[in-house]
Amino acid sequence: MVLRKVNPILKLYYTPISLNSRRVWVALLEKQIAFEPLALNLDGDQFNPDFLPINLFHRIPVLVDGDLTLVESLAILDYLEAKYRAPALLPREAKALGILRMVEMVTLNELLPTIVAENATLSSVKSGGDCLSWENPDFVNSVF
Ligand SMILES: N[C@@H](CCC(=O)N[C@@H](CS)C(=O)NCC(=O)O)C(=O)O
Repeated sequence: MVLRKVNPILKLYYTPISLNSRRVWVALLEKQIAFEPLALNLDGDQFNPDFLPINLFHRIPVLVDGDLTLVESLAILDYLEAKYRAPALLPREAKALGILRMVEMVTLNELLPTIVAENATLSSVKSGGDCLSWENPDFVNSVF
């Protein structure tokens, strides 16, 4: 796939297993936009003093487009959709857009936290300790 080079090149701070990062990554690929991927290891990189000015809330994904820094994956998706209209990833029809947003928000706010909480408990019980770790294969495999 040949990606469009935009100027300045977009920077994406991300982590490979992060669902929140993946939706931005997929949107960039769908829109065929070249970007510079900057991987963070969530074992501590997110608290690095160099990263905190980029996102005070120490989370990825973060998209940097020149002097604009955006956090929150859904905000980033809206930005990409408005700036790079083709191919369109969002429907224009009211009902379809409402349903799409509902599914996005329910997934983000209701389903994902429940899955993470369930798996934290299971991992913890299985290992006999505090095991909410992205390195825990049981946890990672069950979520992704
Ligand atoms: N609502 C945010 C959630 C971002 C988020 O929770 N990212 C996680 C990785 S998936 C993170 O950076 N966690 C690091 C931390 O909380 O220290 C979004 O959609 O972008």
